Amino acid sequence: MITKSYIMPRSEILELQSRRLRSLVRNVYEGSPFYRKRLDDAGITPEDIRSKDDLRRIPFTTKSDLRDNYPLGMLSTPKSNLVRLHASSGTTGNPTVVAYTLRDIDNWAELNARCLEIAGATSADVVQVAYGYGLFTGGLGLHYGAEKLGAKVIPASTGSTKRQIKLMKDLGTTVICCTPSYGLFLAESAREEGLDPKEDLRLRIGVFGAEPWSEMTRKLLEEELVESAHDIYGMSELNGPGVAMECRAKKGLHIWEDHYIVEIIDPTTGEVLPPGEKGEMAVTTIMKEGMPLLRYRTRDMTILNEEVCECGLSHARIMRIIGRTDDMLKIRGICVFPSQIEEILASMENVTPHYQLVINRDGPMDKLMVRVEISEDFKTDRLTDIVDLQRRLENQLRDTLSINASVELLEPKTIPRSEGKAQRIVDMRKI
Ligand code: DLL
Repeated sequence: MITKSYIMPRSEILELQSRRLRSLVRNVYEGSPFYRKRLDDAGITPEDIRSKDDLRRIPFTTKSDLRDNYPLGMLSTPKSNLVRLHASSGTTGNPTVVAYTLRDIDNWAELNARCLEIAGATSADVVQVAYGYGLFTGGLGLHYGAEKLGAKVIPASTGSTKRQIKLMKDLGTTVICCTPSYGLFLAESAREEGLDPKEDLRLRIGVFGAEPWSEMTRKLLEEELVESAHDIYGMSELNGPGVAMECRAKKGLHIWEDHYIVEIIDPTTGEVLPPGEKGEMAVTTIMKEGMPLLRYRTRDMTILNEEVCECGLSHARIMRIIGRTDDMLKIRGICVFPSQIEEILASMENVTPHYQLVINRDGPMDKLMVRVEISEDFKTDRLTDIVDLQRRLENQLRDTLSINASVELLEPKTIPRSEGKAQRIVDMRKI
């Protein structure tokens, strides 16, 4: 049974946050040499932090802090209390290591159970977890959550697409957890095997996250694979998946505020922005023991909405992640996120959400090419139809985002599919 603390009234959530924040600051001050120094340097004592409003006096924690204190310099508890370590892929330099106590693992499982539950899953469901198991947090996070819910879990991990489809069919999977791009690939592959995935599989719910996706992708996933597609957000430094989740209303992702305090900040100045404004999310993990973080800069851009949701939950919502500050493209001085380009593609007929953004250099200037697959049902032999679609897309990108990008239309199924996070940006300047 999962606890029902998550349906508490908002006033209670706010009180709880302040109480947990006070205790967190005391714990990190005593348990973490890193945070003791950070707070001492800022002239803050634990007694100075009385309520959530005092949070903004505390300096931010960044990814570089984690890298500089590799591997375990950010702990707030003796190493002997840890039961699990995960790590980010760390394509450059040291990976980011995250550490959990037994209580952390239990809380993390509870948060993922809640996520599944608000999407409509119950103990009667068969949950196939097709996120990677291992150092990546996706697989184990949702696995423990589904078990906590009392559901039956198939720990399929990533890859072996044919086997995934066979498992779904033979074991009666009703909930699929994977990246949205892999969800699309599963649907395509099932069709290639002669199945009609909506008819021949019984997928009620899709738990899609770990990468940005759009309403166009939701529409396709709901047409082709699952009855209801839900967005799940998380990051390893904040436990992993299960930080925020879309309920059945699908109007933003509920962030579990009894475990996380969210601030939206101006990414340049660090100033805290009011709800409704777009900015970078900074998160304080008020329940973590092993490696709690104060005001962690996620680099993810979103908008906070504190209004009570029509589903009845009082936990605030974040809007779909717009992009990461470090994935922002600067094309001839104009800043643009891949998700904004995806939205334009979504608004056009005859193209799909399978796209790549290729950035190249043209003399001193950066140049962007949007490569996108046309849809299967766009059938034409006339070159003029192709050129016309290409021009309309280019015009739309210019009119809406003020960027000059060239568009290349590709045959269906030409862009490589990924089993995990899709590779959207190909930066030729770095090759
Ligand atoms: O991706 C954890 C996760 C696993 C989340 C399974 C959801 C499902 P990291 O590898 O540390 O952790 O990557 C975290 O992925 O900062 C975002 O930029 C991005 N991300 C995660 N979920 C979403 C989402 C996992 N729903 C980074 N929408 C984050 C957009 C997402 N971006």
